Amino acid sequence: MKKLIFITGATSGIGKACALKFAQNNCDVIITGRREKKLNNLASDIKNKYKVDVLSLCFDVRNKNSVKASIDSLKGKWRNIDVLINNAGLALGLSPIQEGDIDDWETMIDTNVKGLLYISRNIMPLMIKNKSGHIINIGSIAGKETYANGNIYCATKHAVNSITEAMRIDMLKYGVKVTQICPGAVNTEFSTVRFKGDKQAADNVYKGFEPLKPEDVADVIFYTTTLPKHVNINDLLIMPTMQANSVYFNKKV
Ligand code: NDP
Ligand code: 8X3
Repeated sequence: MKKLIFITGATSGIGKACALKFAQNNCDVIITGRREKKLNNLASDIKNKYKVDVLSLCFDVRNKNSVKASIDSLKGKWRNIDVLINNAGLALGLSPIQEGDIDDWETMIDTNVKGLLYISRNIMPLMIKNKSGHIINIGSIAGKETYANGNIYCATKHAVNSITEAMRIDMLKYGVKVTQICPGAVNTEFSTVRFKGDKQAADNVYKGFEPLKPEDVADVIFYTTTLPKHVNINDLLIMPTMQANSVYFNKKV
């Protein structure tokens, strides 16, 4: 049977790579994000290349009413979601707490923590009804360690770590798998967003070493969904070979 994958943050980076990877492997996909044009372009690309069914839902994960309305709007086969990839997220700024921007903190908490919860709250009952499903939360090395000036972003990813553990307990009796994928540095729009369009600051993050590509992370996510019913990857940390942890890099510059 063809699987159906629901992906948040599919307009860019890891989410987009996941949409392409799963579609390439004959899965139907529901792609979501705020940038409608990017969603539409991706939907056409996928349909043309892979001949699978694609549904685009344009909404902001921070808006609990839009999240509910979008998921409630799913009809028929689109409600049988096999895999939810909770990927939408962002970092904003890099400064000590005493100099931090409170609006940035709120955006990160609202997106990375509350947004993930709004999505999950609406999709988990569909999986429970089917007594099957797989929730994949995109955490981070920042959810395992706290690095200088990463404070609130790290806190949101630590929250994802904890929420993932809680979901695994809640879903245990329904046979729904819950996996956390925690990447190190991946070259996406992530740093451009963090540094608010400062391309040079963003490029510097990935200078002197080979970061992960979004496709590397998508390959690993896909792998976790191919295991037998009785096998689950609870938690997986994926790093560039040239990165040991959130601080130590083998940079050649
Ligand atoms: P990108 O910036 O390339 O992609 C982020 C995606 O999230 C976009 O599709 C964006 O879509 C979506 N998004 C952001 N805010 C919202 C919102 N309010 N509502 C709906 N969608 C939203 O970054 P990545 O691909 O790198 O990030 C994906 C995930 O991976 C994030 O959770 C990030 O924290 C995590 N991660 C990233 C790492 C990295 O080094 N890049 C490492 C570890 C984890 P749109 O703007 O269209 O809404
Ligand atoms: C993204 C990786 O190290 O920039 O979660 O926080 S890091």
